[in-house]
Amino acid sequence: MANHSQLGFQDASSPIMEELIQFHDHALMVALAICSLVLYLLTLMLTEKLSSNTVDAQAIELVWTILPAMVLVALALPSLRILYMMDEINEPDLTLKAIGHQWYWTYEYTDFKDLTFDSYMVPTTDLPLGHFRLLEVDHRVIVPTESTIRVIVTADDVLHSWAVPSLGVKTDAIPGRLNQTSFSAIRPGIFYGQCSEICGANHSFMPIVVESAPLANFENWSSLLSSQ
Ligand SMILES: [Cu+2]
Repeated sequence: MANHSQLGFQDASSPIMEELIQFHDHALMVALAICSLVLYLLTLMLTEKLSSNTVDAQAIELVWTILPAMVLVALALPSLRILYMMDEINEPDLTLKAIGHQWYWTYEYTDFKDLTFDSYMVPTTDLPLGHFRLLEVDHRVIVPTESTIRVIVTADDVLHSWAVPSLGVKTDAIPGRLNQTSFSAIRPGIFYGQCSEICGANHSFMPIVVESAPLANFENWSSLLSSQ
């Protein structure tokens, strides 16, 4: 999860997030190269080592057309690659339906009989020592580790957005529409997220908690809940 004064992303907990962080670093290196080049050229011009008569116009025009085009390709290709990877729902092991409400989430495990529950934020006054303020919920989403989870996201009233940064998932919840995304948690753990669409007065108070547990633990939990 995020720490105070953290500059970078949260640690990746899914293969897609690892790719996204890698692409972010790649894009930052490109930006650094551009900044360095521009700064270097500015210095040359200020010290009058580079002026319009020192460089042939034809040559420089060729360079400043082709170079940005190559930079754009170097950014666009890896970006598209990840975009298509995120779009792919490869044979999900489990389907989870997340429904946004003002101001809580409802989860339905459509592969099970009657496995559905609401997930409300734990108010600060009820928070046990050591738990995270404005992030803990009363019922967590439990998913098996290293399984492909398909998430169907929708809303019941206004626009919401189901987002878990460390899993690399953010999908708009739109009333009357089913949006689809998928993730696979690479390790057991608890991953925190928040509604990411300004959805009303308590927008900040409908967090998302995904708990990734070994398959056996998940099966225990799901059989307990669906038999109720
Ligand atoms: Cu919301």
